[in-house]
Amino acid sequence: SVAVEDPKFTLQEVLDTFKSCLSENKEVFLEHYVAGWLGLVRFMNSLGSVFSFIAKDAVNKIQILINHLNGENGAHYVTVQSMVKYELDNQLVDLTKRGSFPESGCRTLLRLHRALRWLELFLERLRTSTEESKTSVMCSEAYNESLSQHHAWIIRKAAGTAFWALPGRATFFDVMNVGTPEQVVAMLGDALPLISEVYQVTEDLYVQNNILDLP
Ligand code: 1PX
Repeated sequence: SVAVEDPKFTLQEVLDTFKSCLSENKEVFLEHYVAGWLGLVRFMNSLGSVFSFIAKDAVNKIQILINHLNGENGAHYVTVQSMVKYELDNQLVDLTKRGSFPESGCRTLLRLHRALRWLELFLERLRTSTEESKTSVMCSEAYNESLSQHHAWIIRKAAGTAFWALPGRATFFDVMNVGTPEQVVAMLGDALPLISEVYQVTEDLYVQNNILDLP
């Protein structure tokens, strides 16, 4: 299973992982996508145990994708593009209601993809925040604008409660381990366009294949 502890962590490395996600012809390498998420989960774990129910679900999903990658059909899972084509061509995806394929790569990645939009919105708020800004407010605004629309009431409630446990902006920036607040802001400015691009490429692929609502 997946290791999520790493003492010498810097958020820079994690966000750099997303840089390596895109191939020259804009395909998304699943291995790097998954590695990026593992780094994010590691970061979240360093914020405290309130977030462990979120981390647990994320790790579950990451593990499902790793299992596909390491499985006998792993060659079809090298990029998100090849995964979507392989699973759709071979009817390995539940399209309208949950059934035989609760662990399809397509539906599993879609959950992380939606969470990536939350990340994009949250990081953009952090980047443009001031010393007085509250991380809990930035986080819940980003959540309400994105991921929450896909969550049941009970999950929204639990997520909302967890957000109040987020450390303040100064501590949050420290935990990132990137440097001064100015350096954090600069790092976020560099990283965000790459995360946005990975998000958009995946979004376009899911739109083209009409698989944005997989159960
Ligand atoms: C500098 C900022 C870095 C912060 C990194 C934080 C990484 C956050 C990772 C969150 C990954 C969440 C994946 C959620 C996937 C999901 O939507 N799953 C739900 C649906 O799954 P199903 O299989 O049933 O269709 C599932 O129900 C989710 C349960 C867990 C609750 C999810 C709440 C998500 C809140 C996201 C915000 C995280 C805030 C962390 C603050 C740092």
